[in-house]
Amino acid sequence: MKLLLIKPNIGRREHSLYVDQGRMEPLMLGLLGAMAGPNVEVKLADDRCEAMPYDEQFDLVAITVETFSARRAYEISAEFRRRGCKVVLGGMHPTLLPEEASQHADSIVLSDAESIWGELIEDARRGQLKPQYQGRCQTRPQGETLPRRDLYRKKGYLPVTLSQFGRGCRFACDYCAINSYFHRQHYTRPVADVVREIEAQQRKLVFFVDDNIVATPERAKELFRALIPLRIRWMSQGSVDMTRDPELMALMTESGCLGNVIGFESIAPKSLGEVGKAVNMQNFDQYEQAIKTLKDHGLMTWAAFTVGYDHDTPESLGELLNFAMGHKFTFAAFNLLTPYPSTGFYDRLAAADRLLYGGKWWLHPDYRFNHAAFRPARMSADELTEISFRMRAKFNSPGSIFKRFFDRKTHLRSLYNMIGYWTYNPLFRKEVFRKQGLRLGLAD
Ligand code: B12
Ligand code: SF4
Repeated sequence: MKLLLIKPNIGRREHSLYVDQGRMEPLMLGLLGAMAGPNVEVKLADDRCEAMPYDEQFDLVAITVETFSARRAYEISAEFRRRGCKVVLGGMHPTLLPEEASQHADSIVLSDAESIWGELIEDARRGQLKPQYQGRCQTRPQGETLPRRDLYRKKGYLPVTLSQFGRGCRFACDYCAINSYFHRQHYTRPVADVVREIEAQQRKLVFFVDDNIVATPERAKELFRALIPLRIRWMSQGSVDMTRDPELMALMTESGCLGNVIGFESIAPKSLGEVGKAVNMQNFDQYEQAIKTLKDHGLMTWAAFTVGYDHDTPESLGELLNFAMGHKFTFAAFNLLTPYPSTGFYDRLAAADRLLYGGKWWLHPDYRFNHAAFRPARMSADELTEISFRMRAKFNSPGSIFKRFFDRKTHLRSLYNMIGYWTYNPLFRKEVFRKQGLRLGLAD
């Protein structure tokens, strides 16, 4: 049996291949490849860097779908189905919008795949694929499976190994799709499983793609203790409350953490309140203490901000940019608040009739990546799009990259940090311009 696994891009230009230079290994496809078993011939096609093998025949084509790649995923699915291949869709978007996804595939998988993937593969082998499979989040995510990392060879991925300790998060920020998918539960793997996985691969640099690696602090501490003897360097994503737990912070650094993506989101408590970002609001001091703690531990922070709150104005966004530059964060994202389906934020905007693009921006031919998909309260959608783009452009300007470099506690702390800083800042700068305004799906 021949199985093709696909990672769709956000958008794609037919005649000039858009290559995402910051692309990383698609972990879910490595797992699906491994869980398919030894009797299945598996191929991986990554739309971010290569052409789709439409002319080859496969018994099953499996596509992972996030909301921003849904339009492109549906196009790819249609091409394969036209050629007689069966297509299954899974991941965040089909789980949150099954009726829509079903219209574009022979079969869809809801929730995590571990519990049903074997059955689905057997059904596909017999030509008896069911229209829908209900998976579930398991208390031992991933089970004993080690991802098929051989599938990643020669794809030009960044030289970092992706792995995962936990899935989900216990907080309830209302714009975040994680809530809707995991229902505020946090599922962690046994620490021994993670250690075995890291030992089974060669690299010493690991990105834990957890939604919030510190969501259950005691479990995180167990993991960090076990990582210390492995002498790896790692990064992940975590909520800012980590900085209030000295033991957690000490273990984190001792185990080789270089830094985390941290969702600061806004420096205005009113905005944090608007989206239920309770985890950021305790003893709110504009993050001064939290940032000091992060720097004292030498952590290089990727500060994630969101813009488009009802209280945001062009002036307040200017202050936010100054805040980010002033604190010399290693990287920062200024993402537009985006109404992802099945989130509280989406429902609120829909009820107030503030959604643009007929409410389904992810399918709309005119929608562009990083454009506002709703009517902001205090400026126009175009103005918000423009301001957020300028914030990204300014934060990533050569002058800003140069100035931010001079931070003794983080970037200047070691040669390794310096090299990391100068390798990734120019790369991310390029991506700011390349991705801005990218049409979703195929363009001429
Ligand atoms: C790692 C990550 C990234 C990495 C990408 C790494 C890579 N490989 O390229 C980086 C940091 C680059 C990134 C960027 C972005 N990301 Co991101 N990312 C994630 C994260 C944290 C983990 C994904 C992952 O690898 N999980 C591990 C695998 C094993 O789990 P899984 O994907 O859930 O797969 C399981 C099931 O879903 C299912 N499954 C998945 N696919 C399929 C397919 C089939 C056929 C089947 C049967 C089953 C199946 O089976 C798997 C095993 O059970 C997710 C959060 C999440 N929990 O999904 C956000 C997430 C996917 N990202 C999100 C967003 C918004 C973005 C950005 C758009 C942010 C931005 N504004 O720039 C960008 C866009 C990236 C791009 N394409 O250009 C959102 C998407 C929301 C949505 N509704 O789609 C998520 C869900 C985060 C969130 N808090 O909401 N991201
Ligand atoms: S803390 Fe992060 S992962 Fe958790 S619900 Fe909020 S935004 Fe989502």
